[in-house]
Amino acid sequence: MSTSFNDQFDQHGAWRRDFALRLKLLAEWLKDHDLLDSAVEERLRRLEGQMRSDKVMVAFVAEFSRGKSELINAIFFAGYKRRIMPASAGRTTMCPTELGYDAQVPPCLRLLPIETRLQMQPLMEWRAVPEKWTRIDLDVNDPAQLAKAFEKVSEVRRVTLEEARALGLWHEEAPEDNPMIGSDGLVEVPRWRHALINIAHPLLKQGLVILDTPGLNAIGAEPELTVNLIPQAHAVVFILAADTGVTKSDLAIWREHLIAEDNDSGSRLVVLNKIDTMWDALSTPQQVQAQIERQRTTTAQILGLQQHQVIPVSGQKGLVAKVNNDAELLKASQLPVLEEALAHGVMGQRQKILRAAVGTNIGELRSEATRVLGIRRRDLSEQMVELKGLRGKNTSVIRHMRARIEQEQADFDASGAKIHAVRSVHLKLLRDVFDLLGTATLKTQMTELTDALRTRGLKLGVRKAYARTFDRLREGLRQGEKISGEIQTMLTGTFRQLNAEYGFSLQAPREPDLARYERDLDLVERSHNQYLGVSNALKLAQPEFADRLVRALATRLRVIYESALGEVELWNKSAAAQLDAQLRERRRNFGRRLEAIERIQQAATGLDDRITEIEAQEAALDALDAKLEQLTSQLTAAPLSANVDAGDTEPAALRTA
Ligand SMILES: Nc1nc2c(ncn2[C@@H]2O[C@H](COP(=O)(O)OP(=O)(O)O)[C@@H](O)[C@H]2O)c(=O)[nH]1
Ligand SMILES: [Mg+2]
Repeated sequence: MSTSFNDQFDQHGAWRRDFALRLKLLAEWLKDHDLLDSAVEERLRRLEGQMRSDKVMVAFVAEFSRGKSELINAIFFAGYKRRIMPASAGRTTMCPTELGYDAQVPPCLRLLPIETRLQMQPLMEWRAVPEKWTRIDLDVNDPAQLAKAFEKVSEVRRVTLEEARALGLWHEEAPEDNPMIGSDGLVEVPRWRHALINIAHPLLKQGLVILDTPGLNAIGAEPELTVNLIPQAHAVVFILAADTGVTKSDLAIWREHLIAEDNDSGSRLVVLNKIDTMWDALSTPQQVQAQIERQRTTTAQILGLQQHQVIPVSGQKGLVAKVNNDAELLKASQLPVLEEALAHGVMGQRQKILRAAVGTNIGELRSEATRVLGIRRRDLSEQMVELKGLRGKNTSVIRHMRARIEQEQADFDASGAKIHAVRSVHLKLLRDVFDLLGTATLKTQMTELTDALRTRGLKLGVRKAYARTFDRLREGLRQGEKISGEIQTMLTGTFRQLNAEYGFSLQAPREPDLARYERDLDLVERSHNQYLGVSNALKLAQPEFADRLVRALATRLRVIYESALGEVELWNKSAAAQLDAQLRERRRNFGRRLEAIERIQQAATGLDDRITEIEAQEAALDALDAKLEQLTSQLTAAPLSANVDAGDTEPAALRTA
């Protein structure tokens, strides 16, 4: 029995909350036992944040009127027992609409006026300026009010050609994409540029974000959709309609905005909607089915896909069936098949990413904590040897021993300068990496790209300018990788030296994987190249359009570079924290040894008592080690979510608790 998208997403959410809770418990336990150094703490904090705030975006992309909004209603909102997103002839979505949940904001619909396109800020920046958005509060208990408010996303304005051109919605170079001119000489443009819907729907509360896009025109007019939002979505559903077949503009969307970065990930679904238009009382069910299959085959051929990659459904009948609890109609709509594929694709993607993050972070954390336990164990055994050596010795031997420890301590304190020198070389190299990945570098590259586009403005020149920019960015990353490599070599060398000299057990933390960010750059470049293909290259002749695209690029790159910098920072923090921990433990060790001798000198404690004490401490360390192993392997071994094993309805969170 297949579970609905909603159920699977619920289970994923339960697992995430459970996991975040366990991380918190682990952090408290580490803290209680003095094992939580600043690097480990930072690692845990990041991982927990990632688990809690994990967003999953599903984008619905298609030419208008293919049934995107209706499909969204059917998959996610059937529980409201009515249509939530406006979906009817003539009520089509005019602006990209994101549905999500932010607990900080009351339930509302926010609309960004289309006129903001006259200004240069990318969409991402407008999000940070709430006062520029028109806000309509929503009454979540009143589906009729909700539906009425949502109709705003369909609003249009009639403007002159001049205005349309300034808004970037009219292009002389690509006349076929332009809106129709009315008899009054005006053209119809969307009233809003972007809509954000904030409601506490159970799925949205768990981090689902749904993006409903308007047709080709609007997608083409907002580069950020193609170069940022759509490529970053965890799943994209591309919709065709059975009654229209694959039209020229469907194909344009597919080619310019969608062709998958990796086609087999299951995160890109192609839907053949409105199959109910082929239901025909005069044909047998077999004949109808055969006809649907034929259209499925042709659709797949045109898009260059396998037949099974095209999923036939009827969104509208699926919604009706869910609202009326009509099991037979639901089956006929084939909506459950799509939901299953969507859940699988989305969750598969998320789990892959989260599993990787959990694996590396918990692994590193365990080895860091184990190392600290190792130092303590070594200290205890040293003390043990020392104390056992004092058995049957007279007071002058004991006094001599004390002097020796004090000398050792003084030598050790003097070595601080050397350790300081190591740190400062390390920091200098790090600064070079920070410069290479910093905002200033990125800004320079973007300015150069803008200048190049301004002076060339021609189709060929545009591509070349982009290619050159990406080459330089990649070169910068490689340079960063090279310096990181040098730092790693240096750390390994000096750590080994310090280990030999002071009996430390330092180990250079795992080097950041900057090559991964190079791959991210490749993907960004690909989405830009795709966007620059054919029709849009002509629009680039307009400087505002080119500027807008560069700004969209800059916002995406900033995210990538910030994440790379974050990794470099954590790497550095881990190295520094290790060194600090060893120094601290060593100082404590001197203190403890001196204290033991002192007590024996004053005959306050018998030697045997002290030895028994140390044995007890060693046993306590063994217990800590075992507990650490238990707590961390629970985190890495727990199945990521129950939905991976079909038929299992109990969330993993409950099973492993
Ligand atoms: N027959 C049929 N019509 C549908 C189906 N899904 C949507 N429609 C109709 O197609 C039109 C456009 O739907 P809508 O969801 O607004 O399309 P969008 O512009 O892609 O969001 C509306 O009149 C819907 O009632 C379907 O599965 N079958
Ligand atoms: Mg719509």
